Amino acid sequence: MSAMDQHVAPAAIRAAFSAAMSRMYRAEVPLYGDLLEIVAAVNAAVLSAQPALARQLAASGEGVRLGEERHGAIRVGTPAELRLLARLFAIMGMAPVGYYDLAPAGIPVHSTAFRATDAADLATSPFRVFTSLLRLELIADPDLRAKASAILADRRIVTDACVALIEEAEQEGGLHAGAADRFVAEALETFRWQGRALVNAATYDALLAQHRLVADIVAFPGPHINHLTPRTLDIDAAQAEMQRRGMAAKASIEGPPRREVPVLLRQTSFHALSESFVPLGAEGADAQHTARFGEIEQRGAALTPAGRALYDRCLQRAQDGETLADAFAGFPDDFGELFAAGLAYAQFLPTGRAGRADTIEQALANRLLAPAPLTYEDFLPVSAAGIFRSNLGEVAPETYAAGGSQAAFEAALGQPVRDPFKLYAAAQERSAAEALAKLA
Ligand code: OOG
Ligand code: NI
Repeated sequence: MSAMDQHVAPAAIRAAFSAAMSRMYRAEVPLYGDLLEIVAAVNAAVLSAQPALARQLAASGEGVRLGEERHGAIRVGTPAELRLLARLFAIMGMAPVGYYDLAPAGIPVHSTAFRATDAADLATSPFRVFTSLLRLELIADPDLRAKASAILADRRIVTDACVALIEEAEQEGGLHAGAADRFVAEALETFRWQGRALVNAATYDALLAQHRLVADIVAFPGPHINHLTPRTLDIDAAQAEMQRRGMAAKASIEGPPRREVPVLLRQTSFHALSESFVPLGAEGADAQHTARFGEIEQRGAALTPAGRALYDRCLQRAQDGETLADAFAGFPDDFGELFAAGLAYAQFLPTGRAGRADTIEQALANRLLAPAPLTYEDFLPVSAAGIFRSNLGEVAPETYAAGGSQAAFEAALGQPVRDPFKLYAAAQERSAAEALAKLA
């Protein structure tokens, strides 16, 4: 065995980290535990009521990952912090995918999602982290901007031991078992809520007055995880149960309406909790901060650029006042049709019919293979803005004239973000090749 072979697979480190993060958040925000219960019960009910869906999830390998599946969200203050976290996530096989500009929604950040990129890797652990970078230049008051910048320059968001393990992994090409365990424990510290501020109460208030999000990013020792989101197979049922239990659920579900064939992403959340913290130099004081919340989501089919453009047009009609159902009436709701119209990506599953085919078209025409949705692994900017806003206590919707730019984000990140459409297209191609090879 070579040294390489003894390295723990990045996907295994990611799965362990995702589980550790879930345990930590459950202890920090007990309502997250309630969400997990609701989602597990709803998913079990859906799987027993819809055997065809259960079969599809089993055939595509997603059944296994479902109970494991969650995404988190964090916010960092500087390019240096973003780059350090990119290195941390890389140890777990997570790359930055996609670019999200939140400025049009009045939120002074732009974002990417760190996630696994390849189908097999996603099947092991689809853990994703929506990661936002503060756009410090949008803090209007120059004195406050300078102060925020100095606070951020001084803090260390990753423990020394974790930095050493990141360097070891980069030099050795991976981590051995003991080191991987230590990495998971140390990396967790970056995302823990520490209950104390780096600033005194007056500075906290000044940052808060600038923007609630600015206080959340700048005033604390690090990018505490602000929510962790399990995946449900029926978000309407889960939302109804949240309301039945008296949780402060968001009034409406973000994303497309309920459909036969779910597309992209639907999300809802419960409002952020008030948590106490100790301002700098004020031991015993009990200040309150609201940032951390709970969210659930239902994932549907990944759409092609044409499908996404149609989605955006429908969403615009809903924003212009049409009901969601009317706005989406023209969006095909049959997967075969979505795929044939070039609106959705597909994976190809055997139908059980025997036969040979040279091309995927032949195999589909002869019903040897059937197209099934490829799950959307990313986020939606308008939905993300809705989630941000509902948890900032519905701040006045100011918008920023200066939009973010992908080039500026990539310069801060020190690398390009991956294009999600290319990843789905590659997954579709690989599925076609593998499915055809199995027929032969
Ligand atoms: C991120 C909000 C966006 C999602 O699922 O769209 C998000 C944040 O509040 O930091 O998590
Ligand atoms: Ni989220």
